[in-house]
Amino acid sequence: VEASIPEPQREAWKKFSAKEFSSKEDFEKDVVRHIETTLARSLFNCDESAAYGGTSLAFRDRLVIEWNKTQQRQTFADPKRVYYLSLEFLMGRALDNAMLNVGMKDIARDGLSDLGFRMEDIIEQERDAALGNGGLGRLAACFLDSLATLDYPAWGYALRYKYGIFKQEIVDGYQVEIPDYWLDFNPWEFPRHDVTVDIQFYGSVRKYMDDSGKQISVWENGEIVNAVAYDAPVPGYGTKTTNNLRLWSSKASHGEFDFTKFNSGEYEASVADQQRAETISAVLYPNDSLDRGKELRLKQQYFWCAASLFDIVRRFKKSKKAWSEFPNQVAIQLNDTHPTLAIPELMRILLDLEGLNWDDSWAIVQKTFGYTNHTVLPEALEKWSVPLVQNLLPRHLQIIYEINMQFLQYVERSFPKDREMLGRVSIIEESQPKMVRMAYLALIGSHKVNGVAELHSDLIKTTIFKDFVKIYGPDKFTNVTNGITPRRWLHQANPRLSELIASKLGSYDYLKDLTLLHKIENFVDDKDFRKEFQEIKYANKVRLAKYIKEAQGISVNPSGLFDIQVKRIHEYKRQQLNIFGVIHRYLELKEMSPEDRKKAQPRVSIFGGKAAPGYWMAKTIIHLINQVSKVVNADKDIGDALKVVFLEDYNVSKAEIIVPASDISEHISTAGTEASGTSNMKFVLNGGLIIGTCDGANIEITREVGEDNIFLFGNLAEDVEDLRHGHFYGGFEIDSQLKRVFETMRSGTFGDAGQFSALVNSIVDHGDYYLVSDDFKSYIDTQKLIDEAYKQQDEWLTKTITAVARMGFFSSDRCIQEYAEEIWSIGIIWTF
Ligand code: 73E
Repeated sequence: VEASIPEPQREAWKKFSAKEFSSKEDFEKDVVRHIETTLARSLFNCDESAAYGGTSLAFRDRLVIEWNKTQQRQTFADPKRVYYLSLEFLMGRALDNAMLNVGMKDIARDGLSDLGFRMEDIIEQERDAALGNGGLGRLAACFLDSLATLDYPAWGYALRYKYGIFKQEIVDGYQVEIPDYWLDFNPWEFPRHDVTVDIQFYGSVRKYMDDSGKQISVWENGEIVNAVAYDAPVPGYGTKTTNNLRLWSSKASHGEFDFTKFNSGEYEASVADQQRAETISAVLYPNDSLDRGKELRLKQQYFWCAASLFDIVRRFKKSKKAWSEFPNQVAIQLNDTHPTLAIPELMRILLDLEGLNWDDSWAIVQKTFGYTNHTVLPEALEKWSVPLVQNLLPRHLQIIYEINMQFLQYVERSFPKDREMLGRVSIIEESQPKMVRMAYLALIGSHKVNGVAELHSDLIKTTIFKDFVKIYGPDKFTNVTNGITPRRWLHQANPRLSELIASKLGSYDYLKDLTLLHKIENFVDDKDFRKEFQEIKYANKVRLAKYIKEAQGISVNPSGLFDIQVKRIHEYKRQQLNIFGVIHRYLELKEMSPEDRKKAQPRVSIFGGKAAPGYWMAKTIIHLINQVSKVVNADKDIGDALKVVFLEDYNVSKAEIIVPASDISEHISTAGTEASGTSNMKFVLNGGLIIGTCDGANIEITREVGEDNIFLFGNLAEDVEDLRHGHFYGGFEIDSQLKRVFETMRSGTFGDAGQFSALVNSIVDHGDYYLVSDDFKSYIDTQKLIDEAYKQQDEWLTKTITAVARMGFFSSDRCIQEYAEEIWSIGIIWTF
């Protein structure tokens, strides 16, 4: 349908075309208009939530204008676009980000004050868009920010979950999950009821020969579910580019009810059908780094991949270019294996719907896709049972088998003597039942595979993908070390530090080129700079202390050393090592004379993070932290020497308060298990130091900031296997100081010891897979070093400033440039 306004009428349009506010008065006018008309509230009925609504809608208008222009510009230029397929986008709040990115926050602050509101309170009204679990989802959000900021034409595709990651409450020390229904009022999304796609499940495949003797496959008689697009604008910083995040929502294909059932009296059945369809996009799976193989999850994956590909192909076909041009117009990045079904789906579109032959289709597919691997943990590697795929996606299973057959024939020709290799690299695992190995399918169907930090990218080549390096050669594999957006993680979370840096560098340019930060090293001896830097850190700690008091009712002294570990709770991330270290510290303090205790470096140990609802060991760790917190904080002997805090419901907006307030943050995974980590980067960029293992991006952070400005400890990745082996065959002695910690726990100091026995036994009796005992001494010795180092406040300050200055490498802008050049081969569309 031609939807353009005819030429003669365009003048009228242009005359009345929406304009962006640019003065305080116009901003206020927009806010009041939205509150009075869009929200139907009044002067006498306007609370902070209405003010948040009005402010958001005023900024939304601005974004929409730029968003429309960006899309128009991109449609006109029709460049190669990037599509980032991710089941998770952990966006957090949008308003503050929108204000900073369009650069109107000061005007808005003044305007809101005229209207009787405080900016900070208004920002606080917004609920987080929490469509993700942790690092993988937050990385996707940082990437969107960088893509827009760098003016790349890019779209994110995901699901519009009704429920994001659950809210965590701590009741009697235990985690309780509360559903996160976040869509009550979401001014940032636009339903596109005209952009829908029919998605098929189940059914069967019919094959026949057409007149020319060609084999045709038809997938038919399935169940149809409707995908409806919801769009959210993604503004770049200091640019007019506003990209799009498209979220798919599922709906029954025949509208509200099935009227045939409805009319024949099967009211309930018709409602049930509708609900079953809507279930697909209802909830985000709350497992971080764990594959549970649930059918509904596979449905989510296909629903989202099929809708996104339909959309991408539809856009491509508008240009009427030849199919061979597809990879020159489209780059699709697979964020982990979750979107791997996009590979057989694109094959199906090209073969069955567009009539291309196998070889041409396969060449297009391989050139189009890139695959990012985020983990080597075996329990996180996705596999789907063949019978499940057969039932849900019969045509896709055929295509997967065909891909596998051609691949295995190629391997056989290349390695005729290595028969065992075929079984090892086959996409199909010959188990009972057979399983589809998604990582292999993703790798085989992509032209590049990347890990997310150097160590991790090396590890995938020597472990899970070792055979594939032999098959394809090393050039198929590359590294792109993760990064973070300095807009949210410095400018927004730590405005005073951002301002101080800008005042020394002469502008905020460094927010667009973070390598410019290196120049603040010139001010490391500048007295005023140092004083201000230190005051900012202190003020951020005061802010967090205030929050801790409000949220958890615990008083902490902001002059103590703030030691923070916030991330998903997982055995491999070793929060247990941290809390055992805290118990050890408690015991040492108890043994000291009151005078010695006064001399000890006061510490505030802060934890935060969610456990997957079915992950009992992680929940036990949370419980232990809370028990220790209760006992230690109530102990009059201890006072300010040690406080332990578990912060409830860690999320992106809380991270923005927590991250700027650390003296030390903990990134202490068993070497070789944390692919990258990204909060490590955030903490250092905000003037905190790290205690960490030689794992993930910690290694590159060390390279950048220098060994003197980070506290490393523990065994190396290359020794982990032998150590594990030794636990079973070499006779295994638990570290003596850790033993003492366990004895204290067993004596009931932190409540019924039975509650923690599984945790202790995993170390004592079950082989200590995560090397807690092996690393314990090194960990507490390093913590002692930190106590001493922190007492030398002047040197500490020098370390933190130096580290900040050397963090330029970890911008997600650098990261996106690397993807753009090495994986996507895309150009920029300039904005005017
Ligand atoms: O090390 C982090 C990494 O920084 C890694 O554990 C995480 O991805 C971050 C960004 O690269 C990650 N998440 C998942 N796998 N790796 C995952 C797997 C399944 C479901 C949800 C998340």
